[in-house]
Amino acid sequence: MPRCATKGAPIPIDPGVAQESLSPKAPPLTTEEFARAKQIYFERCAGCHGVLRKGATGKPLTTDITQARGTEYLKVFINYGTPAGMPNWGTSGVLSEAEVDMMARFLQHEPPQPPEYGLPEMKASWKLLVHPDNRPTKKENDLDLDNLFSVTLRDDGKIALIDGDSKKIVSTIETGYAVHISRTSASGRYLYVIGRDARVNLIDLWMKEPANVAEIKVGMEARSVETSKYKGWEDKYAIAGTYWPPQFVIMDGDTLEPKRIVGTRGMTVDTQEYHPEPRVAAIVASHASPEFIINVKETGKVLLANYQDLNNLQVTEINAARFLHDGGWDASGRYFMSAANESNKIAVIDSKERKLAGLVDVGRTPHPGRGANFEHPKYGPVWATGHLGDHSISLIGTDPEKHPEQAWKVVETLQGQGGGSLFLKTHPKSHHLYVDTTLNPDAKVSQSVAVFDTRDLGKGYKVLDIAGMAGLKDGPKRVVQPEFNKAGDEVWFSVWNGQDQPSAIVVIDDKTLQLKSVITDPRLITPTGKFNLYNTQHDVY
Ligand code: DHE
Repeated sequence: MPRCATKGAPIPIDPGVAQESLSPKAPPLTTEEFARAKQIYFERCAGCHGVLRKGATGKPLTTDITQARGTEYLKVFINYGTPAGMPNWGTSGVLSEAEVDMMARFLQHEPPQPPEYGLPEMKASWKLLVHPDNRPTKKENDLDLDNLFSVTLRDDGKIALIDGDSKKIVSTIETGYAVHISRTSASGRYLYVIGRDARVNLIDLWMKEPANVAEIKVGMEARSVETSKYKGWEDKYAIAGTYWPPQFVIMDGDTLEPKRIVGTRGMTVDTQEYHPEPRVAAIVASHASPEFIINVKETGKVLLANYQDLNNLQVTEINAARFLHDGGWDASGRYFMSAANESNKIAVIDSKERKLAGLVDVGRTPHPGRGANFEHPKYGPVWATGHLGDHSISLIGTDPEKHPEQAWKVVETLQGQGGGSLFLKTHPKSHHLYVDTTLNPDAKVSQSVAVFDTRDLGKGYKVLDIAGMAGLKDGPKRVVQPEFNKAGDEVWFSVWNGQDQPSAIVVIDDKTLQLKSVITDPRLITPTGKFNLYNTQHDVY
């Protein structure tokens, strides 16, 4: 499957803000062609090749390379794609012959760079909608916050709050464009939501009707947000990482006022070459010290930013591997397991010793989400990741005290339904491991999930036809992201359809693996991520 086609969604940067940058050595391009090519590049190519074309999932396309290759050579690649993952933009009919030719010429000009985005821009976008003094002093609604789910309505620019017991939508709340993830504050009172357009929304869950109390745009493109969780610093700070510009910003936790911005441009971990666009991927809050742990994708480094003294900010830089993407905690909450997807490795960050504890070889292109923790019958505690690039599910030993032989090694590899897996999940109270295969090209596989019994992994997996249970008619009906309720006795799956098609959430009884409930509602437009507030607050997965 062409990986870029699925990983490189249109980036939300307005092409108009990136200035024309014609190079004399490149074949001619009119101003109109430049503008059109720039738009196509941002929509189709930048997600994989990077805004500045330094390469990420896709190959680098800097002018030293593209000018040496020339127009005819580049046209072949754009037309036919490659087995390595480049889509066949020409032969698939997405781009016309003239557009392929135009793109081949465009790539030989310097990449137009979007502007920087600093404190003045952030401050100008910042809205304190309800001042902390005017917010409730105690919870004013009777919602069971612990079992509330924040559900990403991806293409509707909203989240839905869904009550875990009644399975009813309590409300939908406006957030950023192509909204991505939600994170709960340490106290459980606040919900932080980030969109791909880098808009962060702060929702106060204590209000009679939970609503946005602050909002800020922290850049032009983003994916990650987190909140301080160290003892004594609960709810004090929030952090958001951006893809463009490549930086992160630490904000006040209850107002989102931006306090400190740190750029991530710098040298790569392996070849130690300068990278102008190292995007910020997953961020987690350490429980061992007042620090945020930040994955920097293209340099392959993990940063530990200590928020105790923002004026004298201490940032520890840990060498991991390229390209860092998502990850989560082991069961003890001490080790951050971080996927270096293009290196086929999991980097293990010890948040207590504040250093790299291991670099584990796994399957092709690991994509764990936050991963899954359970007790292996033979090897003790393990953390699991699925993969985009192959069938495998790697189980990594995470207990260096009682199981030192297995620590930071793959102790067992399971075979799942296929590649294209995005997320897997279990719960301390469950003995099931659920693995989605959302991006598998076979509809039967992308619409179902594999379930392993963690007490007897050797017996293979059962398949649950989740999309079939939803009873929807047409559409891709991709099944994505298992998420447990607070009690750990039911698991929710999104059945992700097109924007104009009905979608659903399917709830499975974890004990019996039988259908418990199907949530449908006209407001449930493109549901993807679901975040049970208690499990997110306490890093239960
Ligand atoms: Fe995500 C998490 C980036 C596409 C659903 N996604 C993340 C994280 C990153 C990321 C860096 C970790 C955030 C953190 O923990 O702080 N995602 C990206 C991309 O760059 C990518 C590949 C392409 C893009 O253009 O955005 C991408 N992601 C998607 C989707 O298409 C998904 C499936 C549907 C959607 O809603 O957009 C999707 N991403 C998610 C979800 C999580 C996530 C549900 C959180 C999982 C969790 O359990 O924590």
